[in-house]
Formats: sequence, C-alpha cells, structure tokens
Amino acid sequence: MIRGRTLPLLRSSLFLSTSAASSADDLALAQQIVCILSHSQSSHWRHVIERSDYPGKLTPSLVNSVMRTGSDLHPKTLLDFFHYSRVQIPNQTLILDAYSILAVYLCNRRMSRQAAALLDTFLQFRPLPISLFSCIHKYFSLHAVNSNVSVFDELVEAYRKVNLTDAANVVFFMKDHQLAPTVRCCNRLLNDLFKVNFMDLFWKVHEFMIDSRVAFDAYTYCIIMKGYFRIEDPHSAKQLFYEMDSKGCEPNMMVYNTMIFHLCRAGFLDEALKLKTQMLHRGLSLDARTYSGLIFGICIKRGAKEAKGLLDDMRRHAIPPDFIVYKTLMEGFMKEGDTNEAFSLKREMEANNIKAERAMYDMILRELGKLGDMEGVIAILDEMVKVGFKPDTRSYNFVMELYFRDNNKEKALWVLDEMRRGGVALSSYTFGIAIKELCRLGDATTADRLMDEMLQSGIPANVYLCSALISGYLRERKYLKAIETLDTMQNRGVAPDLQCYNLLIDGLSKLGQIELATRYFDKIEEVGFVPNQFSYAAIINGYSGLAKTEKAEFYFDQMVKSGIKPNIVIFTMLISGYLQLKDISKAIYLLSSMVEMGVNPDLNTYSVLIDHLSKHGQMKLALDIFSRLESSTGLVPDNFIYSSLISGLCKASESDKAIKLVEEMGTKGIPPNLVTYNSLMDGLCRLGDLKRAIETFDIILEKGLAPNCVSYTILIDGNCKMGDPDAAIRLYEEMLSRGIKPDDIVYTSLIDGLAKLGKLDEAEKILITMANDNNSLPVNPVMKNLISAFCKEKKTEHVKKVLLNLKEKCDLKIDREVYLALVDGLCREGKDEEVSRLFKEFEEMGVLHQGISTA
Ligand SMILES: *[C@@H]1O[C@H](CO)[C@@H](O)[C@H](O)[C@H]1NC(C)=O
Ligand SMILES: *[C@@H]1O[C@H](CO)[C@@H](O)[C@H](O)[C@H]1NC(C)=O
Ligand SMILES: *[C@@H]1O[C@H](CO)[C@@H](O)[C@H](O)[C@H]1NC(C)=O
Ligand SMILES: CC(=O)N[C@H]1CO[C@H](CO)[C@@H](O)[C@@H]1O
Repeated sequence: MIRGRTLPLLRSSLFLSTSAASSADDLALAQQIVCILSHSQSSHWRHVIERSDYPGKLTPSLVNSVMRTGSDLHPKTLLDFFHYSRVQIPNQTLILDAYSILAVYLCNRRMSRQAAALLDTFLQFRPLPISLFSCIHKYFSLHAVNSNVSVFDELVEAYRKVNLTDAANVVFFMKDHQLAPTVRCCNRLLNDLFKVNFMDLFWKVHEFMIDSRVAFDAYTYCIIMKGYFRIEDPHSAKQLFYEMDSKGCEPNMMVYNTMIFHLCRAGFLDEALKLKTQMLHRGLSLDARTYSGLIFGICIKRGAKEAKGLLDDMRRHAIPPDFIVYKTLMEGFMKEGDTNEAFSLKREMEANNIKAERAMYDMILRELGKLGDMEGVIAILDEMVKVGFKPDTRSYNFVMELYFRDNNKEKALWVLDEMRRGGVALSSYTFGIAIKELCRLGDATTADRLMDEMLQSGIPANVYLCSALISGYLRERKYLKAIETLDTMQNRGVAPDLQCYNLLIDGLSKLGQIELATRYFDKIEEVGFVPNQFSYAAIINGYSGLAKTEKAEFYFDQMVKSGIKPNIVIFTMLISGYLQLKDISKAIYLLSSMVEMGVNPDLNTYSVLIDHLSKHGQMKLALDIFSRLESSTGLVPDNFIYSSLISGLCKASESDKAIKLVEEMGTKGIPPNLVTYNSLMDGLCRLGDLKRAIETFDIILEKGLAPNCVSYTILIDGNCKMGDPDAAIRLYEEMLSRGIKPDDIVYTSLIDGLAKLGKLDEAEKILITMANDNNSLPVNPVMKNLISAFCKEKKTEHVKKVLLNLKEKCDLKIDREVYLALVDGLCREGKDEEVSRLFKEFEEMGVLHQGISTA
C-alpha cells in the first residue's frame, strides 16, 4: 500500500504537511483530551479545555493524535473538537490525517452529509488526489470490518465538483484495492464527463465499471448510448440497447426515449419508429419526449407536414404536447420556409397555455434570419421584450450580423443602439463583427468610435481589429486616419505587428503617398522588425507606380542584399515602372535577369511588356518578346497578348501581319475570341480598310460568335469616317434587330458621325432616342460639334428647342459649355433676340448665371 507520508501532500509548497508520526508526548496529551471529550456532556468540554493549558499546546500532530485515539467517541464530538482546534492553529498547516480519519468515521456512522462538507472544505486546499485517497484508504482499512465504502463515493463526489480529471483518477485508484464507487456515483461522473466532452476519460470510466463489475442501471445504459452516438458509433449504441434484457436490466421509458431521440438524429427513423411500437408492446407509456424525438426525425426525413400528424397521435394517447414538441415541429416548418404554419403552431401552443422558452425564440430568430425575413426578426425581438425574455447579447449579435450580411449598415447600427438602450452588454464578439463589417462597408470612422467604446467597456482590442481599421481607412483613402490608427495602437494596448506596417505602406503606396510610405518603411526597422517580402513589394510598387525607378531599384537591391528573394510580382512591378519611364532596355534587361535569379516570368510579365511596346509602336521588339515567350517559356500566349499585338500591328499599318496573326492563333489552338476580332476590326477601320473590317465582321458571324456593342461601334464609326452614313444607320438598325442594347458609346459615335456628315435629321433622331432610352446626352465635345453642325445650316434655334425639350422631358442636365455653344451659334446666325431670350431663360432657371454673362 502507498503510505500517505511518503507522498507530497499538496500541489503547492506553501503548505506544510504533518505526518502521522507523533511523539509520545502527543499521545499522552491526546489521551487526556479524549478523556475530557468522552466525559463531558455536549459541548461542556470547551469550558474544561479553555480553562486548562491545552489550547496553547495544540499542534497539528496533537490534533491528529486526538483523532486517532478517539475512534470510540461519537464522530460528532470529534468533529466539534476538530473545528475548535482549527481555529487555534494556523491555516497553513493542514491536517491530512485528521480530515481522512473524520471522513471515514463520519461515513461509518452514516453521516455522509457531514463527511461531504468536510471533504469539500479540505479540497479548497487542493490536496493531491493520490495523497488524500491513500490516507483515507489507510484509515478505512484500519477499521475494515465496520468501515463503510461510501467514504469513497464522497471523495469522488467532492472531486467531481472541482476537477473531473481528479475525480476520475480517484475512481481509478480504487481499482488497485478492489474497490469501486456505487453505480450512481459512476453515473454522475459519466454524465459530467459527457457534458464537458472529456470522452477519453468517459470511456475509461466505462471500462473501469465493466472491469470492476459495477452493475449498470438504466441510467448507465442511457449515458453510454449517448456516448456512442456522440462518437458516431450508432452500431455500438444499438448493440448495447439490445443487450440490456440479457444483462438483466429491462429498458424503461427513459432508455427508449433516449434511443429514439438519438436514432432520429442519426437518421435511423425507421428503427426509431419500430422502438415506439416496441414500447407499446412492453406496456411502457409514451410521453412528450418520445414524440419530440420522432417529430424531429420525421421532419428531416419526410417533411414537417407528416410530422404534424403525430400531434393527432398524441391526442389519441392523451399525451399533451409540451413546449419541446411544438418547438421541434415549428423548427421543421421554418426550415421548409413555411413560417405561416410555424406561427399557427405557436398560436396553438399559446392557446394551450404552454409557456414558450427562450430556446424557441432563439430558434425563430435564427430561422427567420436564414429566410431573410428581417421584418419578422424585428417583430420577434419586440415580442421577446414584451413577454419578458429580454433578448440577450447573442440574439442581438445574430440580428446585427444578418443586417451586415445584407449590407444594411444603418439597421445594423440600429441594433447596437437597441442593445445600449436595453442595457444589453455588447460583447467582444459584437464589437469584433461590427468593427470588421463597418470597415468593409466603408465606414471606418464609426468602426473607430466603436473600438473606443469597446475599450471603455473593458474589452481589450487586438491586432486583427486594428488591422481591419487601418485597411478600412486606406480603402476610403483616408490615409492620415490610417496612419493615426497605427500610431495610436499602443495607446489602445495593442502592439502593432509587421503586418500592420505592411498594410499601411502598401495602402500609402497605392494612394501615391510615397513619402509617407517611405517613412513607415523606415520605421519597420526602428521598431525592431525586419522588412519582409511584402514590405518590399509595397514600397517598390509605390515607387514603380510613380515611375521613380531609381528608388524602386534601390529598395530592390536592398531587398536582395538582405537575402529576400524578390518574387515575380515585384519583378513585374519594376518592369512596368521602367516601361512608364520609357526605359525599355532596362525593362527588357530585367526580364532576362529575372530568369538568372531563378524567377520565371509569367504570362502577366510578358503581357505587361508586349502591351506597352505595342501601344508605343515598338512592334519589332514586341514581336521579338512574343517569339521568346512562344519558343522558350512553355507558356501559352492568351487572347489579351494577341489583341495587343494585333492593335499594335494595325497601328503600324501592318494589317497583313495582323490578319496573319489571327489566322495563326487558330492553328495554334488558341481560338481568337470576340476581343481579338474587335481589335483587328478596330485596327483595320483606323487604317481606313473598311472592306477587310467588314470581312472580319463576317468571320465573327461565321464562327458563331455574337458581335457586341463594341463590334458595332467600331463599324459604325468606320463607316461614318468613310462618309457612308446610310451604312452606319443600317448597322445601327441591325444591331437593334439582334437585340443588342446600344450603350452611350454607340449612340455618341453615331450622333457625331451623322452630324459631321450633315445628316442632321438622323442625328437628331438618335439624340432623342439616346436621351429617352439611356437618360443621357453625348459628352460635351460631341454636343458642341452637333450644335455647330446645326449652326452651319442656320438651325441653331431648332437644336436649342430640341435640347431644352429633352431637358424638360428627361430631366437631363445641360452643361454650361453646351449653353455657350448654343449662344455662340445664335450669335453667328445674328439672332440677337433669341440670344437675349436664351439668357432670360437661363436666368429663370438659375443655370450657371455668372459663366454665361461673362461669355
Ligand atoms: C482559515 O481558513 C478559513 C476557511 O478556509 C478562513 O475563514 C479563515 O479566515 C482563515 N484564517 C486565517 C488566519 O487565515
Ligand atoms: C454505508 O453508508 C450508506 C450511506 O450512508 C448507507 O446507505 C449504507 O447502508 C451503509 N452501509 C453499511 C454496510 O452500513
Ligand atoms: C485538473 O487536474 C488535472 C490533473 O490532476 C490538471 O492537469 C488540470 O489542470 C486540472 N484542471 C483544472 C481546471 O484545474
Ligand atoms: C438608363 C440606361 O440605360 N443607362 C445606360 C446608358 O448606357 C451606359 C453604357 O454606356 C450604361 O452603363 C447605362 O446603364
């Protein structure tokens, strides 16, 4: 046997332990005290001892001796003396033996309540379970004949309340001594372990019970079955259930209900229904729990409507449905989106005087939210207040999240206000979601204020929320606020990390605030971090974007020197920086050095180069790089790259090459798409090669591609430029007949082209269509061309009328520039009267009065 004194008593060294060893003096004194205790009536001994010199001599070891010597006394007397002596000796010294002896004695005299209280007190001092167990076992064995094992139940119970692991360990210690707690004690422990999901210990206790032959009762079966269902082993649960009879424990209603409930949840509806029949055969009565289990299963497998039929079944068996039955059924209907039926059940339930519980409201809120029924959600919140279930933080959080998901910021903020008004605490979850979502919705300012409120309510901030705030401000271009957020993080009790700096630098770079970005880049090292790839990417991007390649290069070199390998994104940034600077040789040089540094350019890198070169007429270089891409990279050029080349070739009057390139695409298995063809058409039109542009358009149709607005705009524009307004109008009509909705650009091209060709009636018609259909007018230069075309024909007055009419009818805004063009036209036509009338009209309308009078 393990001896108590050889073991450390406590987890904490603060406490001194006293051993069972006692001196002869103690023994003599103890005998005298026991004598006083046994001869005094009730608490008379107190006076006797108080008048003697014993109080001064009380030591822990003396108390232990008294306990050991007084085994014949009534434990009540011993307990009183123990309490008396506890006051006399310092708390630091604990009397393991005394506690153990008393616990054993009390249990032997069936005073388990007092034993439990005593053990609870002792456990506050956190004795090691093995020490306490061993000591109790020692005194238990001393009196083996009339010792009562219930002391071990009490010990397990006491530990169960403070630490489940310890409680289970006490149970396992008992195994070595062929002892075991009662089944009820084991059940309570199992239940607790199940609740906190300590499944390893749960199964160990289960195994202990089998090994130590603790006979299962119905409750044990239930909890073990639940354990099997939890670990998704329904097979073992069923096996255990069917074994019960042979193990001499007939399943009762509770066991059946448990099985039915869990079988339904695990999807075994048919078996659950069979069990229900079995219950009736066995003469067991059904209750509301049986039904709520089944209703759940039927809702899932066969729909809520069929589940509702069970209500009639219940009536037949005279079982009144309870809250859970209604809630389960309502949830079934709500999951099917049938809120009407769910609410009619709720009314039925209320009519039957069944009180709703908070769980039901939570369920309704959740399901209404899933259905997006926000009005319903608000109504339920109101109702909750009315019936006295004050919605709690969780309910409000839930509603707030729904609004945020809907991008409804105002309503989400309203929820927060409701919480404040109702005195419902905003939790860290509430603040976290609200701050992140507000930043997402572009209101970092409010998010910032919320963070202050959060800190004031004692919830600490964290680096993620601060980062969200920084990103939020940057997205709103409020970079000074973003900087302030980073600078004041410390005040909010959060240490900024490297990621925060990178975020800020990246944002500042993108907003062109390169000096500020640089300052914060330098700060990274000042505050003790080392810039990483992201830091460099951010700063290089900033400088490249501003075409300050020298600086970009500087950081690039620094990065390489510090051992960070630049990635492809950084290279591509630099290349595009050089291109902006028109330093093409550097850009191409970089393309080669990338490869040397082991970073293979990707399609995007090539795309950036080819596109730039094509746009700037460097077709030879562009084609060189293109062939390098094709021959030595294994990358497949995409439609975008081809389109760049095609546009560039056309611009360089090399339409033959462009057309050949398009043909080549087909043979290389990169079918040209509409964008490619549009590029080619555009290029051909610009070259005035309308014939081949139209041929290309025919190819589009042949290939079964659907031409779009852009295709038509190109051709309409081309025809106008070639002086063929009729063809342009025909194309416009064809476009309409194909069901393509014209956009502003087509309208504008057409109006401009027609006006320039003097087709004023047609131009006017299209202008009116555009205004009516698209509620807009062409851009000012086109409007001015239009007016001067009318002016040439001395029809300024007419176009003025048309415009003012449209303005009225379509509620359009007519810019000052357009008015001035009208005034100009009228002046040229010598219509001075008209001019002054127009001025008057302006004045009445209050349109840019000053601008006009000075013109
Ligand atoms: C000793 O412990 C008891 C209960 O644990 C406590 O009420 C009392 O104040 C303590 N006494 C001292 C001197 O610490
Ligand atoms: C042991 O104590 C328990 C609880 O007080 C009591 O029910 C039981 O009968 C006792 N056993 C014996 C053998 O006295
Ligand atoms: C419970 O006791 C175990 C060891 O006995 C220990 O590891 C664990 O931290 C304790 N749990 C708590 C909540 O104190
Ligand atoms: C009201 C209307 O149809 N507006 C459209 C006008 O055309 C532009 C494109 O140029 C569309 O974006 C608008 O939606």
